[in-house]
Amino acid sequence: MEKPHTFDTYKRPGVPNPPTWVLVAMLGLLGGALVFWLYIALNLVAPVPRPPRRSEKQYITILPNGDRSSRKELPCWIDKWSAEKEAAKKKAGPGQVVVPPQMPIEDAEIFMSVVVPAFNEEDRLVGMLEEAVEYLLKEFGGAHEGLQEKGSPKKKQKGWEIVIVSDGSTDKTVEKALEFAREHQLSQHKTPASGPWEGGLTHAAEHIPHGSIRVVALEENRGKGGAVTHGMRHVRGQYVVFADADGASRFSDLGKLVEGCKSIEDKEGRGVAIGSRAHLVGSEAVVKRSKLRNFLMHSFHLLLRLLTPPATSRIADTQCGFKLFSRPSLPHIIPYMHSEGWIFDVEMLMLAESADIAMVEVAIGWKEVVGSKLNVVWDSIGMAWGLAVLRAAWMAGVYRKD
Ligand SMILES: Nc1nc2c(ncn2[C@@H]2O[C@H](COP(=O)(O)OP(=O)(O)OP(=O)(O)O)[C@@H](O)[C@H]2O)c(=O)[nH]1
Ligand SMILES: [Mg+2]
Repeated sequence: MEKPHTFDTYKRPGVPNPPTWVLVAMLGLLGGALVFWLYIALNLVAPVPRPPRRSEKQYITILPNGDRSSRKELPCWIDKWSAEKEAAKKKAGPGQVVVPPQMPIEDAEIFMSVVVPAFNEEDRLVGMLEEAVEYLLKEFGGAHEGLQEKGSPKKKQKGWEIVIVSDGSTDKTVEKALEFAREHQLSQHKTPASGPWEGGLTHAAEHIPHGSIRVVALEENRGKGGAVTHGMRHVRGQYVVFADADGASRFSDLGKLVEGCKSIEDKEGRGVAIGSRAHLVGSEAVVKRSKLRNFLMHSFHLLLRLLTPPATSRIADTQCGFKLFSRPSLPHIIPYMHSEGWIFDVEMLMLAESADIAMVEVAIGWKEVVGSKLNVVWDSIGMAWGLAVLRAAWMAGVYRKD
């Protein structure tokens, strides 16, 4: 009988498995290479702000006779502070820690500085300025009043300035701002321009002191973050608030921000008060926005919660363009800013948190103002990307507080 056909079996020449340690080493190497390239990529994509140009460290104002001034040098606390810090580091020697780690900055000259970032705002700026000036005059008196009464140690809450930072505007923003200053200095305005809120100065006789409105023009557009940060390098106030040029925030709520900030300041006087529209969610102003915009807003909040450290992630409205900083907080935040675009608010808050500066959210009045230049879809994608890069850059040590 024929044998059933069977296959011959033979042993393959064995390929020996590599020892486990080789596998682990190879995986480690691959991981290392990946981290290295990610780090390089992060260095390439993380924004580095350009240094200010010569003309950007100067301002224009209106002289007492109504003429436009020549360019004047802006005061700059940050230059002096950086020089002092460098000197302290040199004195301490390499590798030694400078004590205190943050040098204090030069004293304030006035009580309130208002920084207004303005990109092509010829239509919206004047209404906002009307409301701001009316409140500032009423609350903080003449712009040129000092903080200190002669011979008295007690500080007054007096004196103010508005620093308008035109962000490479190609329209008549600068001219409009100067025209506003000229008309109000000379009390020539018959009919105050009305802003979104109460409508501006009601007393035609009231006029602002010369030089209280300073206009700085960036040579090229940087983005809101770049414009705000630039303005804040040149402020003289005990408190510094930034406010959008569209006047969407009720300016008179500045008083609430000051009170809120004072209530949380530490013994060095550091504190941040964040204007908030969180109480308006569900109200007409927010509901009226498009579904897409509200959806993107909620997605952004979720991302914020996931990507930011605890105190920042607890802030319900990080994006409101009305935030107040006490002067001693500035050297912990402004020198370390990188974000040029819309995500800069979050960087400011993260920096405040990393320096253990207390933050408080204060409900403010807010109105939707037509003419927003925010592109809902593209700017939301940009913000999500910016936030991810920002967080990664701080975690990986690409950004450092040296
Ligand atoms: N769009 C834009 N605004 C800038 C820029 N630089 C400064 N800004 C100012 O940033 C502020 C906010 O701009 P808005 O267009 O009102 O945007 P927003 O307030 O964030 O968005 P809305 O809630 O739609 O009003 C205004 O004072 C702008 O003039 C820039 O490069 N682009
Ligand atoms: Mg706005």
